[in-house]
Amino acid sequence: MKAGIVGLPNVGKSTLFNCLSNAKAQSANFPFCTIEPNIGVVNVPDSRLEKLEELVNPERVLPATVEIVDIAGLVKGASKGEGLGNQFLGNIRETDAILHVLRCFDDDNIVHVDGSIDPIRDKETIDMELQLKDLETVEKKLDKVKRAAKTGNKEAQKEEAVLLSLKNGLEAGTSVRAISIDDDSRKEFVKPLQFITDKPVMYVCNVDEAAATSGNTYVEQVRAAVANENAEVIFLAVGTEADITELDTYEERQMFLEDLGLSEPGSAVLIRGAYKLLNLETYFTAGVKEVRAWTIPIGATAPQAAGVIHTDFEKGFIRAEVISYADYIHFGSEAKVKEAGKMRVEGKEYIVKDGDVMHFRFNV
Ligand SMILES: Nc1nc2c(ncn2[C@@H]2O[C@H](COP(=O)(O)OP(=O)(O)OP(=O)(O)O)[C@@H](O)[C@H]2O)c(=O)[nH]1
Ligand SMILES: [Mg+2]
Repeated sequence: MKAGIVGLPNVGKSTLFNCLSNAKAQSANFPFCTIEPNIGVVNVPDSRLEKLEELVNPERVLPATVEIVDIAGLVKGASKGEGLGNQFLGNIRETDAILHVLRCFDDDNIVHVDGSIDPIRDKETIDMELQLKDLETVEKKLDKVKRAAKTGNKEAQKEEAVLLSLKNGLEAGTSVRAISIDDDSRKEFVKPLQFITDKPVMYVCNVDEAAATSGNTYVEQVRAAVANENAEVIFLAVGTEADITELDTYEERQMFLEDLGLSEPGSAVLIRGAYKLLNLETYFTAGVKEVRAWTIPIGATAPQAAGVIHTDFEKGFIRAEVISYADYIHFGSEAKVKEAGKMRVEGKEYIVKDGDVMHFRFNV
């Protein structure tokens, strides 16, 4: 699963990428610093892993990860090839969720491509480019479907109607995710087209250091502007957090964070938010060799969860032995959980719950 970072040029996208990932992207004070996309794998911070580590004392601990893609800045006309153009929109289409970075800090030394600080205007600029790109997709598809619809093909007529409502919505400046279409049609006709504005979005307000703990009026404006979008809004002092990332030791970084009034980096909050946005959750395996977080889509069954470890586990699935995270912590070890009769044996239909500690029985 991937999340893509979008925004105007020079708003701090690559700086954010650098806070999140160990892969280093070039960031500099000029628009279009990024040309080729930067891709990084990011650990998902999870305090439950630390608790399990204390109890189990394993040789190693492996957290869950998500992939983050940092692309070039978009400008007005990007959908028509303006700026660095269409190729970047292709990179976004391949992602599963969008982190939309909005500049919410004043600093005369950092160039703003549109000359002033106005996150709402910036958001609309980006939204419009993404919507225009999706409109292109709709129109192409509509051309094909129209012909089939004319011949009386019922399915094509249904699809044509859906495409027309997408077209009308997009032309009126509505993102695909907000256009009202029934669930079945969405699944059948909308999902396969991978619309950029259909992906879940989180707005990331890049604030200055003074606003690191409580935000600022720009953030409030953003919140108000997207109130009916059912989207997450978070704020983060991206530049400051990038400086903290540069510090050598954990202690130094903690001290810096405490000075700012933060108990953990905003980037940790952001990654957990992105994980949720991607509709993902975590189950654990806990043994002396390793304690590990595994990523599954919310609603996955036990065999599907087993398949994340190995396809053989899914094919040959017999049963799962499951301990809820709360029971594991309460009783303190697998043996004690068993003694207390709190270990469950679950079959193929079991829907895995976030935090379950699992063993799989299978044969191949
Ligand atoms: N004052 C301040 N400067 C920042 C902040 N975040 C980023 N910058 C600076 O803004 C400039 C642009 O940052 P980048 O991360 O390269 O911006 P970008 O969005 O990736 O830009 P493009 O790749 O050109 O689209 C750099 O000089 C950063 O150091 C911030 O929170 N505060
Ligand atoms: Mg960049």
